[in-house]
Amino acid sequence: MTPREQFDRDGYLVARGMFTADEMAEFIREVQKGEPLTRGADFLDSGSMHFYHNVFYKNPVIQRFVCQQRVIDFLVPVIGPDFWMRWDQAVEKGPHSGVFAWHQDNGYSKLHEQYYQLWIALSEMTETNGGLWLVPGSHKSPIRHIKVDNHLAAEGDVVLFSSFMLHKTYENTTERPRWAYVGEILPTRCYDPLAPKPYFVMAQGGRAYGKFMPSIPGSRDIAQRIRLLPLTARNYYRKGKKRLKTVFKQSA
Ligand SMILES: O=C(O)CCC(=O)C(=O)O
Repeated sequence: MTPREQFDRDGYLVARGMFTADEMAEFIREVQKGEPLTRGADFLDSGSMHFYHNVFYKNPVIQRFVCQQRVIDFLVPVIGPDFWMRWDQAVEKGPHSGVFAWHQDNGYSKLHEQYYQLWIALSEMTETNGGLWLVPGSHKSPIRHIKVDNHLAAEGDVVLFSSFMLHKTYENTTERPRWAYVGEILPTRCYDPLAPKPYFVMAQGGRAYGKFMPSIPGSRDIAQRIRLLPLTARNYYRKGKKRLKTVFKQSA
């Protein structure tokens, strides 16, 4: 069975031990010192669970990290030779943080098509510290909540899963924080009007690329732009509303 066939059947692939504990510790330091494009504290933050969004965008160390050829070689058999990163986040589940309930990531991005979640265990994932759970095959409908795979992971393990994959993390009942990273990846033929520009192209022709580009084939595809107009409009509406709120707050 090819990696693509396995991914289509299960909705995910695992690469054990891709990174060392030292590499993961350095990654966490970069997340903590870097300035995310979107501030960490957002509507998802809860208790000691913290989200850092778009950490790759302004951080060349993280850009180089996710574009290492060993990462690209893991992704190409599933995604194809050309792809870009639309968004990423690092998640710190601090001691005694709660459950992050079952969900599919398309529910957050609002995109209708499948994209790819490059998920990295920045720290060890256990049954008690908020490890990742996936429901194999749940990227296809109908979703049946009966059999789940608990993904215990050592730090440095990598999972590639479908954006339609039903997943969840449990409480962290330990005294140590649990860290995870996820980068959301689309083939360059696919456009996302909500992603910040320029576009961070991770691979071209199956080789690591790791550069920002002002446009990608997907963003130049008029039919796709028209199809995604409702999402674009919704984005402008949300941004306008936010700006108005700020203006009113400042003048109050
Ligand atoms: O890292 C976690 O604990 C869960 C985060 C997650 O699943 C998400 O933000 O989609």
